[in-house]
Amino acid sequence: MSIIQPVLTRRRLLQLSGLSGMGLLLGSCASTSIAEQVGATIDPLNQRVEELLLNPQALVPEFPISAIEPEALLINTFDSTPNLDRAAFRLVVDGDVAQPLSLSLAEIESMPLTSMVIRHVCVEGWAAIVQWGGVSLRELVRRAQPKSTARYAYFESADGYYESWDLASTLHPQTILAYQKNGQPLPVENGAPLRLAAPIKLGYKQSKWVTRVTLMSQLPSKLGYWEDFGYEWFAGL
Ligand SMILES: Nc1nc2c(c(=O)[nH]1)N[C@H]1C(S)=C(S)[C@@H](COP(=O)(O)O)O[C@H]1N2
Ligand SMILES: [Mo]
Repeated sequence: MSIIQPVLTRRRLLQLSGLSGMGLLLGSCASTSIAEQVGATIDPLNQRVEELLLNPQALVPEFPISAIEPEALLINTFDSTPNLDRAAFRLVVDGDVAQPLSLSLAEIESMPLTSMVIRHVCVEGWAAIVQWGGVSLRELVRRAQPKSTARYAYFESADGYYESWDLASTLHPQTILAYQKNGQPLPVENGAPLRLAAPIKLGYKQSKWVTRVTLMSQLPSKLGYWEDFGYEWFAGL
């Protein structure tokens, strides 16, 4: 799974799986519904939003509170730390959705709290067990009424960082936008007011200071801040 890059088109996947003749045939007769059905059975990145919202993926085992390592989470920020005005802050959820959202922090904090103790893993060679509390991204996306064309989520951050995720990881029940760390309000260096947290991806996928989540049917050429320096896109744990 982790070797499949988002730049692979359905035709390229068909070629990789030895179905290129069929892919070309489907491509040339413009029978998109059949082509899409074929794609859905062989392309792990082609899972439908409806299906993912209906059938949640298996949970990653969590750690007990006693396992938290408060000193082990190092601050890792590529540039400067943005200081966002909490009163003016809005999280935008837009793109391939029927109901775009623009939510205040009060609105986000009134949604159910998801809390989890998980391991954060940075490719630079350190890891830390952390408790994160926040709002389920799955629930936010559900409220925005995603269109069936959605395949990816794109995250913009206030420091200029950007990331893109596959839809299955975006809608994983343990993928959250966190506003708490180890039972306390999230410190600004760790991404306040909102940062991604999930036990299924490496640290660089977990954007801090997230201001916008855009659902997309295709990714732009800029995949993510570190990915654009050559780091792996899927970056699963
Ligand atoms: N906006 C933004 N998000 C970011 C980064 C960053 O520089 N800017 N660094 C990433 C990396 S490489 C890691 S390991 C984690 C570190 O999170 P922490 O500083 O809260 O420990 O944030 C990730 N998210
Ligand atoms: Mo990292």
